[in-house]
Amino acid sequence: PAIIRRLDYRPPDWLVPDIALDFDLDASATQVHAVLSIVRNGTHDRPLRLEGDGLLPVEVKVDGRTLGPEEWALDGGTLVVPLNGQSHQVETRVEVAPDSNSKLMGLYASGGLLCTQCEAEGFRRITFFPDRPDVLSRYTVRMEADKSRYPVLLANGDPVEKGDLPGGRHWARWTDPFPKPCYLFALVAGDLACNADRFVTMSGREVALGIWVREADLPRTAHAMKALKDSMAWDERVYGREYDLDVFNIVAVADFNFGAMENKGLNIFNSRYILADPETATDLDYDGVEGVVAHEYFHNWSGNRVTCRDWFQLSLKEGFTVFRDQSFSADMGSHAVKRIEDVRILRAAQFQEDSGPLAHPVRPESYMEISNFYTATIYNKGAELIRMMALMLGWERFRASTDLYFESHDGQAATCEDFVRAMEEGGGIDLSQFRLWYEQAGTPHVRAMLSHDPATGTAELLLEQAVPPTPGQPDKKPMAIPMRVALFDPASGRHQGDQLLMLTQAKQSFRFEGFSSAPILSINRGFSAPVIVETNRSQADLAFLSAHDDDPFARYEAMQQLMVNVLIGRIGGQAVDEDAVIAAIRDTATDPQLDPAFVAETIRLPSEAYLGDQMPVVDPDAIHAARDALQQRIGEALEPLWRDIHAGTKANAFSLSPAAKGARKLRNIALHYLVASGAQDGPQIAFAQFHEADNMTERQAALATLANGASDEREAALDIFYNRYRDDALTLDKWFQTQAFAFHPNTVQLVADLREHKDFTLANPNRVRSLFGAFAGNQWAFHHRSGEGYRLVADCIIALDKINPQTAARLVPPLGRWRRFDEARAAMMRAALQRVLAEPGLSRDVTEQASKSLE
Ligand code: B3K
Ligand code: ZN
Repeated sequence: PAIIRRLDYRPPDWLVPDIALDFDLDASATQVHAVLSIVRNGTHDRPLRLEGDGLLPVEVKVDGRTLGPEEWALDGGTLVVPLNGQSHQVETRVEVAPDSNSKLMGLYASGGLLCTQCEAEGFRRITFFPDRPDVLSRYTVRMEADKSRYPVLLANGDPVEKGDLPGGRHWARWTDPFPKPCYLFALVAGDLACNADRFVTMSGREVALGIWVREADLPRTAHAMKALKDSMAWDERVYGREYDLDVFNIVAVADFNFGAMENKGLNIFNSRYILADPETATDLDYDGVEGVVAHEYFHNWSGNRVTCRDWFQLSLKEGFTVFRDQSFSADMGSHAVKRIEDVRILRAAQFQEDSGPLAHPVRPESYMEISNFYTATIYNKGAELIRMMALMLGWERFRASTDLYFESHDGQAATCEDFVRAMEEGGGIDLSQFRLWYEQAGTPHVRAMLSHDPATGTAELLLEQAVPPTPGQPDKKPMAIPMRVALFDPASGRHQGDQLLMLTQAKQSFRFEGFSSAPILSINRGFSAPVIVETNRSQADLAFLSAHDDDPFARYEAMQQLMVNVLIGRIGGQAVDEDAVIAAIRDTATDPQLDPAFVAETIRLPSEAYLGDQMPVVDPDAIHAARDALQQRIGEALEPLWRDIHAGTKANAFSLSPAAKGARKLRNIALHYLVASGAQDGPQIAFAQFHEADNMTERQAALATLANGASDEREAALDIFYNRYRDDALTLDKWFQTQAFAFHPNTVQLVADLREHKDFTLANPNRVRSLFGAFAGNQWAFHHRSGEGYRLVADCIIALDKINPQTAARLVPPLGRWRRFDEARAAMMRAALQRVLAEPGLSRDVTEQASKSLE
């Protein structure tokens, strides 16, 4: 397959200021009539090229005249029409079949609905068009359909007209006054019920809000509606951004390749990010709904009003929008806990990506298939870049810069460079070296050595940075790394102020005066830079920080590092002091000043995957054994505490208040340690929680705890859960996911059996992710020494590629991490990738991921 390069960018040959689309909708045969007004862009004699994917023109007209078959050509899928004038009207007619569209790109059917997904390149599966984000058009959309089957007809923008037709049919017309790239086009037709509400904007305009779902799901839409209104108000208050249309609609669909899509005025969502009620959604699910609703809403400015010039600029909208949704969620809940969660996700997904064969810069240089670049690097590392700029500028100047960015690029297709320049201008700062964050892949390593001279009372902090080589980038330049640090006086337990140090050289030292005794280093506070920090801090220093650091992230980090050191020591066969960890956990868990949600985050052991990341060669079995043993020791040593917490956090009635959510989080950790202790009654207590819970947060946590062991309660709980939720797809996903993610010696076999379960299907991406996505993230099980885990995932990729290549390609990266494992495992992982690559007719999506993974 061809490789697309960033530096090959050329402005479009033809612009399309206006497009009128007419859909005659039908599940098996939809007619699409498109009328494009086109204008030659610049002086050239190149023909009009309209991309198509799987389309055959039924008719092509130019300025009202039907062209003969010799007057146009198909080049690959692209329709090529030579034209003489400066501007023309070009019409095409095609037919598409939504119900056989299993890729879920373009116009497809999902549970009786017809809906679209165009980003990145799905519009070309609907009609012929210059499918690139820098061609912005005003859309008019007419839809016609059977009225009983598709009573609701929605598209972008505002509804303008509708009417009935003979034969039980009806029609509707929508127009979107804002020029937009075709990836933001959307329509939905179906039998949907609406949760209708309204929002009055800061300038007093009334917006009609609608969340459209199946009738039976209406009671589960309240949280999403609240999140939408909160997001609208937040973007006005924090960024001064007002909504710009008279309606804002969201539709939930069951079959969706990712989380949701920000189509102008008509967001389309994976139903898992809309539907929530206490019976079926965990607190994490509730937070997911809030975060994704906000994310898609925020795209209205960061993405839609200002869009991307080309797909290499994807992080322009995604990194910025993730930063915005993270800040919003922090404001809605706890800043400390949100930062911890976000860093955990970054480390689990992005650091792994950045250290493997698929590492790429936040602004990539090339791709084969753009769908493969909706990555943790573009999204989450991209958000960290914005966060660092905000930190360096300070909020006021950052806000002035975002205002400048929005004002100067409104209605345009912009670049990451445009954003950085707005930060420079609005913030009065030079970001020349900072731009390397967009160019260089790989996670920087920072070594921090603090020394102290009692004679002069001087502390010296030596910082050294190194960016590891990544594919295509063997040598790296030093980056500009903002490091928030504080030096603690161990006697008083206080520091003299938080400082922002800019590390800009490979090696740099910073002096601090006035320390009669050696201070303790708190570094990368708030996780100010997305780097890996190594320090010369002792376990005693870390224990001190875990009790005293006033930066919640640094406090959490100290505790995690304390645990990591013990676990890695234990794996390496060293004598380690587990009691320090146990004491620190006890002190944290019994500190009445602390937020229970923060406590729960902090006393949790680092994941097996994170421990693997700390080792030169990942040893999944040794990691599991060490972590399991420490968990048991913590459970045993503090058993009365776990019993107390578990009993003391039981609520009388369900609430979504931060306090209630925090209590549930802590309760679940306590249950987990209690069961891990091996206490005789552990499984009964877990089963009782499972049975009595009035909410899914406690029920699923109890199920997950039981799923790790081999008790009678395990089987009983799984059966009950299945029977209770078998007809609720989103909740049944949890049944698959919990088993695939369990620490159970037979997980590989269980997953193989679940694949044959009557409720498993490759046609639904959520179901696939619940089983295989979760399994591939279960380090101990996936990397089972038999290699069976690799075989299962490779089989799934091969089968799924024929149905849905985009979702299949998402399962490849776990196999690509073979360099991190012992030779026996690495050989089996490579063999699995080779088997995938040998498959005839493999998609471009999987080909790119699998071949890069073997390089
Ligand atoms: N912009 C979409 C992602 C589309 C993914 C296409 N492969 C959702 C989001 O990031 O908001
Ligand atoms: Zn996004």
